[in-house]
Amino acid sequence: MKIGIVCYPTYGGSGVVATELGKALAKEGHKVHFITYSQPTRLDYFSENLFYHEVIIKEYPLFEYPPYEIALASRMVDVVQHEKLDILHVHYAIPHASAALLAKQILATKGIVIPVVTTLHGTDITLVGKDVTYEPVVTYAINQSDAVTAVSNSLRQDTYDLFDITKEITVIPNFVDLNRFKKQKKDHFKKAICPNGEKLIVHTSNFRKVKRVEDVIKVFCQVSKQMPVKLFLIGDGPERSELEQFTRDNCSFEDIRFLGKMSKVEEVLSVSDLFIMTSEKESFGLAALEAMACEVPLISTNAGGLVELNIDGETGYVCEIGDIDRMAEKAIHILDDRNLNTFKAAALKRAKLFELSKILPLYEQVYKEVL
Ligand code: GMT
Repeated sequence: MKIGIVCYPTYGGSGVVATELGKALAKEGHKVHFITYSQPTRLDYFSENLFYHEVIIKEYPLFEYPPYEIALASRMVDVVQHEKLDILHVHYAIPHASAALLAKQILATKGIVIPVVTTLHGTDITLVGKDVTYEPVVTYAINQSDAVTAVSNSLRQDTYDLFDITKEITVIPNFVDLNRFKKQKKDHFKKAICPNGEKLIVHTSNFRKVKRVEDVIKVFCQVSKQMPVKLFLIGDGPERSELEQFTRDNCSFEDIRFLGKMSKVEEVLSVSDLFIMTSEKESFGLAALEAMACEVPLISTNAGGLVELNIDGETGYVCEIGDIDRMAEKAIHILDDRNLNTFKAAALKRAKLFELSKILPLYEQVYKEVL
């Protein structure tokens, strides 16, 4: 098949899923054309089956807000027509789904039929999408797509609850490539970071308010009073500088490191003992799945789809949003040497259920159905 993939090319989870899916489809022999405003972060090697088409946004004095959606739709028309695509798969409803439908209508006037598959990822539904500013267009775009997928049962249900949806939504969970995300031997690295045998706690995110990263630091502060630990915060985003200040004011700064964006996050995950995800909304929690694949147990909230990933008492613990005391208590329990290896093994076992090779055919099946 010739598949066009539209996504955000940045570090967000939806862009990661879209890019990894495209790369996997290309390995299966499909021709995959990415249509985005810059090179997707994880599209970092050459393959004869992978193509990248940039969406050019022209500035004009009249435009206070350049019309990105129109530029994107025009580029989709161009690529579908000239590369003879069979299908358009758009990730994150806003504005990708409505732009794809506009492209589909334009192409229909030229006698070209192009099915549109929309994958809902999370905040396009639970935060941004439901706002009155976008809701009517999101509802229309979901209902008019040829197929719609959501990354968890929770997100599927949220979509039905928050919008007037007439379309069937298929759940296809996030996936992990276990060839890349696996525990690597990095003992020297662990010794350098934790010279006195400290346990390493890690969090990765895009540091938005919805992630409640401050809670991660609060949990860490409590745990550090009971046992020797270090905290690595990976990623970047709008809350980062405030969080650094919060850390200086409230905790021992030398035990916490902000590492920024990392391309080889699996190397740090390989030496980590616990991942903490404190989000108030989280449709799936891809970063947590990647950690689990590297044998890292999870303390998470019960937001969204996290309960579909983290099995309470087995792969880690699930806590109420903002319940710092329980998170700290459970973190200490997991990090106890008598328990840690059992939790690590369970985390890996669970991650294996979301292995790329199990999830890829589900997307291919959706493509076959709409075609
Ligand atoms: O929250 C992020 O990290 C970014 C966001 C996105 O759309 O780029 O992620 C969402 O999609 C991921 C991939 O499907 C999910 O694993 C995340 O749980 C989801 N984030 C939220 O729902 C907050």
